[in-house]
Amino acid sequence: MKRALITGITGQDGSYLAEFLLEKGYEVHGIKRRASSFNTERVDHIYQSPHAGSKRFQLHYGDLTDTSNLTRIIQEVQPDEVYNLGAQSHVAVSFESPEYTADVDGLGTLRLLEAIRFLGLEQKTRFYQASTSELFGLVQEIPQKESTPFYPRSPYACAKLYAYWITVNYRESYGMYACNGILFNHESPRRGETFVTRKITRGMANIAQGLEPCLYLGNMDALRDWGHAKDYVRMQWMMLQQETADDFVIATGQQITVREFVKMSAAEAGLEVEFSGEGIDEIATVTGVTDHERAPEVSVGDVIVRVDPRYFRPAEVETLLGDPTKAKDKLGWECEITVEEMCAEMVANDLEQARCHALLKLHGHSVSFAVE
Ligand code: NDP
Ligand code: GDR
Repeated sequence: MKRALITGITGQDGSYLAEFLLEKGYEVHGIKRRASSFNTERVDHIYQSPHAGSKRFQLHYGDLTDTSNLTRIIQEVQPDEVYNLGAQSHVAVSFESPEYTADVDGLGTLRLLEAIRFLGLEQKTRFYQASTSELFGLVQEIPQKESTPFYPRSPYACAKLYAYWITVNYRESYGMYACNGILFNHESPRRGETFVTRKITRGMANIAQGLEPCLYLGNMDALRDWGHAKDYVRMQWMMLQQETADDFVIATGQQITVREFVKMSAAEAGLEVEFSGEGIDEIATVTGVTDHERAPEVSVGDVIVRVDPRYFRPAEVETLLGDPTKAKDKLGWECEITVEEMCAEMVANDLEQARCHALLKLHGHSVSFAVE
């Protein structure tokens, strides 16, 4: 039985990857952070109680800033594969906490690689690094592929640039099987609520159910190449099954704006919207309610999206579009889920939650939820 260790197992990708590897027959170990309340919601459905005697899924307390902790876990687990998905992964937050982001996302990667080497596991343990399309930042070429020059535009991207190169360096210096997946944005119903797609699908669902009047967004012109996390974690595993380690761009090859994603999500929530105004005065107004069951609380003429400059970034990545040809040709990877299908799944999931909240409210319970 192969043994995998996943950092960031409590995150979006970590949870899908854990499911995927368990289905493949792996023993899966994950690193979770200590928090003041439970933070394992995304993996609770696959958690197996140690009292039941199963060891196929195990969580260890740890942190990417803690060298001795990482070294001990790797020594105990003796993994065949390490997937480094843990990160302070929010680009906007990285401008607020640049040093912490560099420590976790940059040095955290070095700590793992060095622990593998220090423990003499460099010929046994294969290493996957969660690299990112944010490396391309101020794009030098459209679409972006493996040979496109990097130009990071945030503390997050700068930290990930270090992580990218230290992964390449350990491969070249010590013959380690270490790869970078340069993944473009990927989303799902498990996406964190403050990333723009989930913020939009959740916002549309809450508005449709009368829980929130309006959604506030930043740059709606931003163009992204959005895929589904399930397709992307399959590729993370595929990258570690090759004869030689290599780096791959993973993307759909299609891009849309944030504004188009709003329209798509609104339609899934039973609403037609029209955008008007420019810059910080841009708004989206409801022009039709196509599904009164989904959107019982919305009327034509309601303004449901406005711009809040708080969400603008000090330096923005305006456009990202990936070319996944190498992954298709060398690994036979194909993206199976379209952005429309993904959006429909996300809105359906968020509508379900919004309906529960609306029902509680209807019966006199106070309902509160975080919005950022
Ligand atoms: P998430 O933000 O959903 O998950 C991040 C994970 O990292 C969480 O489990 C989080 O723990 C954990 N983490 C954060 N800080 C630390 C730390 N100091 N020590 C240990 N673990 C920590 O990210 P995604 O699942 O979306 O992304 C996975 C990886 O892929 C990240 O590295 C991200 O930067 C990268 N990436 C993501 C893309 C995307 O579009 N989703 C695209 C390209 C790259 P907790 O749950 O406790 O917060
Ligand atoms: P990104 O994702 O920065 O691409 O990083 P995010 O969803 O945060 O932003 C995408 C684009 O939408 C614009 N935007 C907003 N973003 C947020 N979060 N909130 C808003 O209200 C809002 N309004 C407009 C942003 O300015 C941006 O242009 C994600 C993360 O998962 C990274 O970890 C990963 O490396 C990259 O994708 C690829």
